[in-house]
Amino acid sequence: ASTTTAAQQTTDNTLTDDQFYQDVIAGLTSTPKRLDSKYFYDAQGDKLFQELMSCEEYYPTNCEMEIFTTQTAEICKAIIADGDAFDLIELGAGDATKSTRLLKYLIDNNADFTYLPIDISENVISYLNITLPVTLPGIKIEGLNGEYFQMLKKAAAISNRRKVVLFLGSNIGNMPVEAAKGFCEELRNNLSAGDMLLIGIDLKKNPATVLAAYNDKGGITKRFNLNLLERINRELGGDFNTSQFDHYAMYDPETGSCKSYLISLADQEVNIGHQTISFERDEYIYMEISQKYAAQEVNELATQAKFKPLNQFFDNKKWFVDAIWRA
Ligand code: AVJ
Repeated sequence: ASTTTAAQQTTDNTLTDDQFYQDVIAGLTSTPKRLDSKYFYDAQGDKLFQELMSCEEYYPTNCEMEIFTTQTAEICKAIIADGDAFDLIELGAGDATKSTRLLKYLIDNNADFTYLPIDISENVISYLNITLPVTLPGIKIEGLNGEYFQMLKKAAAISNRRKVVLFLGSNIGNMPVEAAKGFCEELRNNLSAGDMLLIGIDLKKNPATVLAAYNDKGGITKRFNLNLLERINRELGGDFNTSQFDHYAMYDPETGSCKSYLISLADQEVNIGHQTISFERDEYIYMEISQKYAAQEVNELATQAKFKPLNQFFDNKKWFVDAIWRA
Protein backbone atom coordinates (compact mmCIF):
# COMPACT_ATOMS: atom_id res chain seq x y z
CA ALA A 1 0.00 0.00 0.00
CA SER A 2 1.26 3.48 -0.74
CA THR A 3 0.01 6.97 -0.29
CA THR A 4 0.20 9.27 -3.29
CA THR A 5 1.53 12.77 -2.80
CA ALA A 6 0.24 15.65 -4.88
CA ALA A 7 3.54 15.81 -6.78
CA GLN A 8 3.42 12.10 -7.65
CA GLN A 9 -0.12 12.48 -8.90
CA THR A 10 1.12 14.59 -11.83
CA THR A 11 2.56 11.39 -13.29
CA ASP A 12 -0.94 10.00 -13.72
CA ASN A 13 -3.56 12.45 -14.88
CA THR A 14 -5.49 12.91 -11.65
CA LEU A 15 -3.85 16.21 -10.82
CA THR A 16 -3.26 17.68 -14.28
CA ASP A 17 -6.95 17.11 -15.13
CA ASP A 18 -7.88 19.10 -12.06
CA GLN A 19 -9.47 22.52 -12.71
CA PHE A 20 -7.53 24.11 -9.83
CA TYR A 21 -4.22 22.88 -11.28
CA GLN A 22 -5.09 24.04 -14.79
CA ASP A 23 -6.19 27.49 -13.63
CA VAL A 24 -3.08 27.94 -11.46
CA ILE A 25 -0.70 26.97 -14.28
CA ALA A 26 -2.57 29.10 -16.83
CA GLY A 27 -2.48 32.08 -14.46
CA LEU A 28 1.19 31.77 -13.50
CA THR A 29 2.39 31.21 -17.09
CA SER A 30 0.55 34.28 -18.41
CA THR A 31 1.94 37.83 -18.49
CA PRO A 32 1.28 39.47 -16.11
CA LYS A 33 0.88 36.62 -13.62
CA ARG A 34 -2.45 36.16 -11.88
CA LEU A 35 -4.34 33.76 -9.60
CA ASP A 36 -8.11 33.44 -9.20
CA SER A 37 -9.41 34.67 -5.82
CA LYS A 38 -12.17 32.06 -5.86
CA TYR A 39 -9.44 29.59 -4.81
CA PHE A 40 -8.79 31.49 -1.53
CA TYR A 41 -11.47 29.47 0.22
CA ASP A 42 -10.10 26.09 1.24
CA ALA A 43 -10.55 25.08 4.92
CA GLN A 44 -7.60 27.28 5.96
CA GLY A 45 -8.83 30.17 3.78
CA ASP A 46 -12.33 29.90 5.28
CA LYS A 47 -10.75 30.21 8.73
CA LEU A 48 -8.65 33.23 7.72
CA PHE A 49 -11.70 34.92 6.18
CA GLN A 50 -13.58 34.39 9.47
CA GLU A 51 -10.64 36.05 11.23
CA LEU A 52 -10.69 38.88 8.71
CA MET A 53 -14.38 39.51 9.26
CA SER A 54 -13.80 40.14 12.95
CA CYS A 55 -10.73 42.36 12.54
CA GLU A 56 -10.86 46.10 13.27
CA GLU A 57 -10.45 47.38 9.69
CA TYR A 58 -12.65 44.98 7.67
CA TYR A 59 -16.00 46.80 7.78
CA PRO A 60 -18.27 45.22 5.07
CA THR A 61 -19.53 42.29 7.16
CA ASN A 62 -20.43 44.51 10.13
CA CYS A 63 -22.20 46.99 7.85
CA GLU A 64 -24.33 44.30 6.24
CA MET A 65 -25.06 42.73 9.64
CA GLU A 66 -26.25 46.15 10.84
CA ILE A 67 -28.57 46.47 7.83
CA PHE A 68 -30.05 43.00 8.40
CA THR A 69 -30.42 43.62 12.14
CA THR A 70 -31.97 47.10 12.09
CA GLN A 71 -34.09 46.78 8.92
CA THR A 72 -35.14 43.12 9.07
CA ALA A 73 -38.88 43.78 8.81
CA GLU A 74 -38.62 46.24 5.90
CA ILE A 75 -36.34 43.90 3.91
CA CYS A 76 -38.50 40.83 4.59
CA LYS A 77 -41.73 42.65 3.71
CA ALA A 78 -40.24 43.65 0.37
CA ILE A 79 -39.18 40.03 -0.22
CA ILE A 80 -42.55 38.55 0.80
CA ALA A 81 -44.31 40.95 -1.61
CA ASP A 82 -47.81 39.54 -2.31
CA GLY A 83 -47.45 36.74 0.23
CA ASP A 84 -47.29 33.90 -2.30
CA ALA A 85 -45.10 30.85 -1.69
CA PHE A 86 -41.51 31.34 -2.85
CA ASP A 87 -38.05 29.80 -3.04
CA LEU A 88 -35.32 31.72 -1.22
CA ILE A 89 -32.10 30.86 -3.05
CA GLU A 90 -28.76 31.98 -1.62
CA LEU A 91 -25.69 32.11 -3.89
CA GLY A 92 -22.54 31.31 -1.89
CA ALA A 93 -24.32 30.77 1.42
CA GLY A 94 -21.20 30.23 3.55
CA ASP A 95 -22.23 29.79 7.19
CA ALA A 96 -25.46 31.76 6.51
CA THR A 97 -24.91 34.02 9.56
CA LYS A 98 -26.33 37.07 7.78
CA SER A 99 -29.22 35.35 6.03
CA THR A 100 -30.22 33.66 9.32
CA ARG A 101 -31.48 37.08 10.47
CA LEU A 102 -33.89 37.15 7.54
CA LEU A 103 -34.78 33.46 7.75
CA LYS A 104 -35.77 33.80 11.40
CA TYR A 105 -38.03 36.78 10.70
CA LEU A 106 -39.65 35.01 7.73
CA ILE A 107 -40.36 31.87 9.79
CA ASP A 108 -41.68 33.87 12.78
CA ASN A 109 -44.05 35.65 10.38
CA ASN A 110 -45.28 32.42 8.76
CA ALA A 111 -43.90 33.22 5.32
CA ASP A 112 -44.35 30.22 3.00
CA PHE A 113 -40.88 29.55 1.60
CA THR A 114 -38.16 26.96 1.05
CA TYR A 115 -34.53 27.97 1.64
CA LEU A 116 -32.14 26.70 -1.05
CA PRO A 117 -28.53 27.58 -0.18
CA ILE A 118 -26.14 27.08 -3.11
CA ASP A 119 -22.44 26.67 -2.40
CA ILE A 120 -19.45 25.26 -4.25
CA SER A 121 -18.28 23.74 -0.94
CA GLU A 122 -19.84 20.38 -0.07
CA ASN A 123 -18.84 21.00 3.57
CA VAL A 124 -20.88 24.18 3.68
CA ILE A 125 -24.01 22.50 2.29
CA SER A 126 -23.95 19.46 4.58
CA TYR A 127 -23.25 21.78 7.56
CA LEU A 128 -26.28 23.96 6.71
CA ASN A 129 -28.54 20.96 6.03
CA ILE A 130 -27.74 19.65 9.53
CA THR A 131 -27.49 22.82 11.65
CA LEU A 132 -30.21 25.13 10.26
CA PRO A 133 -33.16 22.88 11.20
CA VAL A 134 -31.78 22.99 14.78
CA THR A 135 -31.22 26.77 15.00
CA LEU A 136 -34.35 27.55 12.97
CA PRO A 137 -37.02 24.95 13.83
CA GLY A 138 -39.62 24.64 11.07
CA ILE A 139 -37.32 25.74 8.26
CA LYS A 140 -37.70 23.98 4.91
CA ILE A 141 -34.19 23.65 3.54
CA GLU A 142 -32.73 22.00 0.41
CA GLY A 143 -29.01 22.63 0.07
CA LEU A 144 -27.56 22.54 -3.44
CA ASN A 145 -23.85 21.76 -3.85
CA GLY A 146 -22.41 23.09 -7.12
CA GLU A 147 -21.87 26.04 -9.47
CA TYR A 148 -24.30 28.98 -9.18
CA PHE A 149 -26.00 28.81 -12.58
CA GLN A 150 -26.13 25.02 -12.79
CA MET A 151 -27.77 24.91 -9.35
CA LEU A 152 -30.14 27.78 -10.26
CA LYS A 153 -31.33 25.71 -13.22
CA LYS A 154 -31.74 22.72 -10.92
CA ALA A 155 -33.76 24.85 -8.48
CA ALA A 156 -36.01 25.99 -11.35
CA ALA A 157 -36.54 22.34 -12.32
CA ILE A 158 -37.54 21.39 -8.73
CA SER A 159 -40.30 24.00 -8.42
CA ASN A 160 -42.05 26.77 -10.35
CA ARG A 161 -42.56 28.98 -7.31
CA ARG A 162 -41.45 32.61 -7.40
CA LYS A 163 -37.69 32.91 -6.78
CA VAL A 164 -35.93 35.33 -4.46
CA VAL A 165 -32.16 35.16 -4.90
CA LEU A 166 -29.74 36.34 -2.19
CA PHE A 167 -26.24 37.38 -3.29
CA LEU A 168 -24.73 38.96 -0.20
CA GLY A 169 -21.43 40.12 1.25
CA SER A 170 -20.32 42.10 -1.84
CA ASN A 171 -19.23 38.87 -3.48
CA ILE A 172 -20.10 40.61 -6.76
CA GLY A 173 -17.10 42.86 -6.03
CA ASN A 174 -14.74 39.99 -6.85
CA MET A 175 -15.61 40.52 -10.53
CA PRO A 176 -14.33 43.44 -12.63
CA VAL A 177 -17.21 45.74 -13.64
CA GLU A 178 -17.70 44.25 -17.14
CA ALA A 179 -17.81 40.71 -15.72
CA ALA A 180 -20.23 41.84 -13.01
CA LYS A 181 -22.53 43.23 -15.71
CA GLY A 182 -22.37 39.93 -17.57
CA PHE A 183 -23.05 38.03 -14.36
CA CYS A 184 -26.16 40.12 -13.60
CA GLU A 185 -27.42 39.59 -17.17
CA GLU A 186 -26.94 35.83 -16.91
CA LEU A 187 -28.66 35.86 -13.53
CA ARG A 188 -31.60 37.78 -15.03
CA ASN A 189 -31.79 35.24 -17.88
CA ASN A 190 -32.09 32.45 -15.30
CA LEU A 191 -35.05 34.18 -13.60
CA SER A 192 -38.66 34.87 -14.59
CA ALA A 193 -40.66 38.09 -14.47
CA GLY A 194 -41.56 38.86 -10.85
CA ASP A 195 -38.56 37.02 -9.35
CA MET A 196 -36.29 39.10 -7.12
CA LEU A 197 -32.65 39.61 -6.24
CA LEU A 198 -31.37 40.90 -2.89
CA ILE A 199 -27.78 41.91 -3.57
CA GLY A 200 -25.21 43.24 -1.05
CA ILE A 201 -22.66 45.66 -2.51
CA ASP A 202 -19.80 47.57 -0.88
CA LEU A 203 -19.94 51.29 -1.68
CA LYS A 204 -17.32 53.87 -2.63
CA LYS A 205 -16.19 55.79 0.46
CA ASN A 206 -13.12 57.49 1.93
CA PRO A 207 -10.25 55.74 0.07
CA ALA A 208 -8.25 55.39 3.30
CA THR A 209 -11.11 53.40 4.86
CA VAL A 210 -11.29 51.04 1.88
CA LEU A 211 -7.53 50.55 1.67
CA ALA A 212 -7.21 49.82 5.40
CA ALA A 213 -9.79 47.03 5.08
CA TYR A 214 -7.56 45.27 2.53
CA ASN A 215 -4.27 46.11 4.25
CA ASP A 216 -5.02 45.47 7.93
CA LYS A 217 -2.30 46.20 10.48
CA GLY A 218 -2.53 42.68 11.92
CA GLY A 219 -1.56 41.21 8.54
CA ILE A 220 -4.58 38.89 8.23
CA THR A 221 -5.20 39.97 4.62
CA LYS A 222 -1.56 39.21 3.85
CA ARG A 223 -1.88 35.71 5.37
CA PHE A 224 -5.21 35.30 3.49
CA ASN A 225 -3.44 35.97 0.18
CA LEU A 226 -0.34 33.90 1.03
CA ASN A 227 -2.63 31.01 1.93
CA LEU A 228 -3.37 30.53 -1.76
CA LEU A 229 0.36 29.90 -2.36
CA GLU A 230 0.33 27.49 0.60
CA ARG A 231 -2.75 25.79 -0.83
CA ILE A 232 -0.85 25.30 -4.11
CA ASN A 233 1.97 23.73 -2.07
CA ARG A 234 -0.46 21.47 -0.19
CA GLU A 235 -2.69 20.36 -3.03
CA LEU A 236 -0.57 20.66 -6.16
CA GLY A 237 2.86 19.76 -4.82
CA GLY A 238 4.21 23.31 -5.09
CA ASP A 239 7.29 24.60 -3.31
CA PHE A 240 6.49 28.30 -2.81
CA ASN A 241 8.57 29.92 -0.07
CA THR A 242 5.94 32.37 1.17
CA SER A 243 8.51 34.48 3.05
CA GLN A 244 9.76 35.50 -0.42
CA PHE A 245 6.44 37.21 -1.26
CA ASP A 246 4.87 40.36 0.15
CA HIS A 247 1.26 41.58 0.05
CA TYR A 248 0.46 44.84 -1.77
CA ALA A 249 -3.05 46.36 -1.79
CA MET A 250 -4.14 49.48 -3.66
CA TYR A 251 -7.41 51.37 -4.04
CA ASP A 252 -8.23 53.75 -6.90
CA PRO A 253 -11.04 56.12 -5.85
CA GLU A 254 -11.67 57.10 -9.49
CA THR A 255 -12.60 53.59 -10.65
CA GLY A 256 -13.62 52.11 -7.27
CA SER A 257 -11.24 49.18 -7.86
CA CYS A 258 -9.43 47.75 -4.83
CA LYS A 259 -6.78 45.26 -5.94
CA SER A 260 -4.44 42.89 -4.15
CA TYR A 261 -1.10 41.64 -5.41
CA LEU A 262 1.67 39.37 -4.13
CA ILE A 263 5.12 40.76 -4.94
CA SER A 264 8.13 38.51 -5.47
CA LEU A 265 10.94 39.68 -3.17
CA ALA A 266 13.66 37.92 -5.16
CA ASP A 267 14.55 36.38 -8.50
CA GLN A 268 13.29 32.87 -7.81
CA GLU A 269 11.97 29.66 -9.33
CA VAL A 270 8.95 27.82 -8.02
CA ASN A 271 8.05 24.24 -8.94
CA ILE A 272 4.46 23.09 -9.19
CA GLY A 273 4.35 19.41 -10.10
CA HIS A 274 6.49 19.21 -13.24
CA GLN A 275 6.12 22.90 -14.06
CA THR A 276 8.75 25.48 -13.15
CA ILE A 277 7.67 29.10 -12.84
CA SER A 278 10.28 31.88 -12.83
CA PHE A 279 9.75 35.10 -10.92
CA GLU A 280 11.80 38.25 -11.23
CA ARG A 281 12.40 40.37 -8.15
CA ASP A 282 9.51 42.86 -7.77
CA GLU A 283 7.29 40.92 -10.20
CA TYR A 284 3.65 40.79 -9.11
CA ILE A 285 0.89 38.19 -9.08
CA TYR A 286 -2.53 39.84 -9.44
CA MET A 287 -4.66 38.12 -6.78
CA GLU A 288 -8.01 39.81 -6.28
CA ILE A 289 -10.30 42.69 -7.17
CA SER A 290 -12.86 44.02 -4.68
CA GLN A 291 -14.83 46.50 -6.76
CA LYS A 292 -16.72 49.35 -5.02
CA TYR A 293 -19.76 51.11 -6.50
CA ALA A 294 -21.64 54.37 -5.91
CA ALA A 295 -25.31 53.87 -4.95
CA GLN A 296 -26.33 55.30 -8.34
CA GLU A 297 -24.00 52.85 -10.13
CA VAL A 298 -25.77 50.01 -8.31
CA ASN A 299 -29.06 51.12 -9.91
CA GLU A 300 -27.36 51.34 -13.30
CA LEU A 301 -26.00 47.81 -12.86
CA ALA A 302 -29.61 46.68 -12.28
CA THR A 303 -31.17 48.42 -15.28
CA GLN A 304 -28.47 47.43 -17.78
CA ALA A 305 -29.17 43.78 -16.80
CA LYS A 306 -32.92 44.41 -17.27
CA PHE A 307 -33.76 44.33 -13.57
CA LYS A 308 -35.92 47.03 -11.99
CA PRO A 309 -34.24 48.47 -8.87
CA LEU A 310 -36.90 48.50 -6.10
CA ASN A 311 -35.25 49.36 -2.75
CA GLN A 312 -31.87 50.25 -1.28
CA PHE A 313 -31.13 49.58 2.39
CA PHE A 314 -28.05 51.27 3.89
CA ASP A 315 -26.10 51.04 7.15
CA ASN A 316 -25.97 54.31 9.13
CA LYS A 317 -22.57 55.29 7.65
CA LYS A 318 -23.79 54.57 4.09
CA TRP A 319 -20.75 52.36 3.52
CA PHE A 320 -22.71 49.36 2.20
CA VAL A 321 -26.01 48.74 0.42
CA ASP A 322 -28.40 45.82 0.21
CA ALA A 323 -30.49 46.44 -2.89
CA ILE A 324 -33.66 44.69 -4.03
CA TRP A 325 -34.11 44.30 -7.78
CA ARG A 326 -37.13 42.79 -9.55
CA ALA A 327 -36.86 40.71 -12.71
C1 AVJ B 1 -15.76 37.87 0.41
C2 AVJ B 1 -15.26 38.78 -1.70
C3 AVJ B 1 -16.56 40.04 -0.17
O1 AVJ B 1 -13.58 41.22 -1.43
O2 AVJ B 1 -14.17 42.09 0.47
C4 AVJ B 1 -11.71 40.22 2.10
C5 AVJ B 1 -12.97 38.91 0.27
N1 AVJ B 1 -10.60 39.77 0.32
N2 AVJ B 1 -10.46 40.73 2.22
C6 AVJ B 1 -13.96 41.13 -0.25
C7 AVJ B 1 -11.79 39.62 0.88
C8 AVJ B 1 -9.80 40.44 1.15
C9 AVJ B 1 -14.22 39.74 0.33
N3 AVJ B 1 -15.43 39.10 -0.28
